Parts: sequence; C-alpha cells; structure tokens
Amino acid sequence: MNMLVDGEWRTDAYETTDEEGAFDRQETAFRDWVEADPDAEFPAEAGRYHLYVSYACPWAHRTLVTRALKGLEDAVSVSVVDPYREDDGWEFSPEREGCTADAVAGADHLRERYLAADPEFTGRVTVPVLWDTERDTIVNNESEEIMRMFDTAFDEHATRDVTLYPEGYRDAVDDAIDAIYEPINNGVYRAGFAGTQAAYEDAVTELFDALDHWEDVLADQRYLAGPVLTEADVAMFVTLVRFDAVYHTHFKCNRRRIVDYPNLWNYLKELYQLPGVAETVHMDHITEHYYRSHADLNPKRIVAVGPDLDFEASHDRDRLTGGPPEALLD
Ligand SMILES: N[C@@H](CCC(=O)N[C@@H](CS)C(=O)NCC(=O)O)C(=O)O
Repeated sequence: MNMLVDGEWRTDAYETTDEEGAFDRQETAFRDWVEADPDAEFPAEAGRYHLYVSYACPWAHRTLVTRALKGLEDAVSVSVVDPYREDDGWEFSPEREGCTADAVAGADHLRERYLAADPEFTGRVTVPVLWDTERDTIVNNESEEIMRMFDTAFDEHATRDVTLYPEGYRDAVDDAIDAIYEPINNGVYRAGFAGTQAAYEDAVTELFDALDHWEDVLADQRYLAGPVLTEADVAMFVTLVRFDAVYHTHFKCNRRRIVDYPNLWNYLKELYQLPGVAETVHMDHITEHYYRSHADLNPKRIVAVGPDLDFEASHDRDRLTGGPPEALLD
C-alpha cells in the first residue's frame, strides 16, 4: 500500500496485516490541539482552520457531522478529495460531483499538504486533516481529537448551542467511544482486510456481539451514553450509515444488516434526520470509494448497486426519555 517514507511517496511500503493476518491500523502523526484560549499555540478562531476530508471515509465523516451539528460551517472551511483512491493516494478532482479543489493551496494530491507540514514525513496520508492557515501546518489528523476540538473549543464560533461532550456524561461518552472503536468502527475494517479465515471470523464475531449488545442497550436508552446525544453517537453513526451498503457486502460483515436490528435501525434514522446530518452523507462517494479503491478485495472494481435504504422514514425513538438538544429541534 502507499505511504510517505522520509518525504518520498512509495507504493510498496506498508503491510495492512500483521504476521497473524490481522488488520493493523497505524497510529496518527499530528496531535496538536486547538484551544478556546487566545494565547494558545492554536487558538480557536473563525476562518483560520481548514478541514480536508473524503466523504467516503467514516473517520472524516465524524468531523463533518460534528461541524454540522454545532453549526461551524462558516467558521471551518472544507476541501473534499476524490472518493477513488489509487496509486497516488487521495487526490483533488474539482471537476467531479461533490469534490472540490484544495481550497488552501491548490494541491493536486493530499500528500503535498503532508509534505508542506513536514518535508520528511513518514506515514500514511490519511483524512481527516485539520490545517492551520495561519501557521501553515497540520494541527491534527486524528478524527476523535478533531471531533473533540470542534465540540469543546469552538463554541464561540458555533451557530448552534450544542454540546456533544456534556458535563455529567463525560466518562460515559469516553467509555462508549472506546467500547465501540475496536469491535465496531475498526471491527468492520478488521473483518474486511483480514488476511486469514481465523482473523476474519474473530473480527466478525466481535463485531456482531457488540452490535447485539448495543441493540439491547438502545431498547430502553435513547443514545449510547444515556438520554443525551453525544460524540459517541456521532462515532457510531458513521459506521452504521455505511454498514448495509458497504460493510455487509464488501467487507463480508453479513451475519445481519442494520435494518434487521429494530433499535439500531431506528436510532440510525433518528441521527440521520438531525439538522445538517443528511447533507454530510454522500452514498455515491461511499460506495465508489470502497468498491473501487480496494482492488485486492474487489479486483473488477464493480460497485454494488443496493440496497435502497430509507433513512428519511419515520423512527420510534421519541418513545424514550431524552432527545436531541433544543438547538437541534427545528
Ligand atoms: N486514525 C485516523 C484514521 C484515518 C484513516 O485511516 N483514514 C483513511 C480513510 S477511511 C485514509 O485516509 N486512508 C489512507 C491510507 O491508509 O493510505 C482517524 O481516525 O482520523
């Protein structure tokens, strides 16, 4: 697979599985933090930070959903890469539907932005990336941290009074994010990219055990951390919304579909219908990326057409205590 090694683009450089055939995800490299403090190294300011995303990528999608729920669209600008990732890695194709140019520097490839931040960079060139236009560098490329920064550092620039990491629920939010990461968010990748039957079966078993668990929790609890909408729900949403169209078929996570789980399916529809969220879901980019970019899994690169999913259909979550913050009830 492709990555930068000492600033050079290499197409032969990394293995996606370890010796046991299990999918191995690389640690992220840029871990600075935007703060709500004008004296901070990276102070939260409107118009200063730029987000590089792919609409296909669930990790990038978390940051887009958080930005939308908070109403940070005017404060943080976005560039969208081409969903089809080939030998050159993420690329800008402004002529394609839903894609944009690199609005900061006019780069052709995302790797140029990594090299602008660190000419000797070694690592994968991933989305999302939070870029600081003032210091001309990458602040952070870890979605969980970008989501937290948008949620906690940018309140002054948000057009909606929404807190996704509310006091009193913070431990529950952190616990839920941790609990879903390995079996669910990363679990679908561990199933899809497994190099052995055993590694695949382990991942699928853990994945569906975890989905079964949350199906039970959501029977009488509105959201993952309790009665309030939180970052944990954003993290869960981006995997669930891709599940039936991509993970079920392309990654062989086919024990059940999300539509077969009444509580998860209704929960997914509720989240999809929150203001601003539907606009972040680009199913055409999602399906094209997965089915066409992984030639080892799908050598003919044929994109599966189904299923038809009605995320706009009514849901039953209002039967439970709690609900979205007032600012999201329009
Ligand atoms: N830990 C990162 C993971 C991001 C990630 O793996 N993004 C994928 C797209 S879904 C990517 O850009 N992959 C490019 C590559 O691996 O070369 C995060 O959560 O932000």
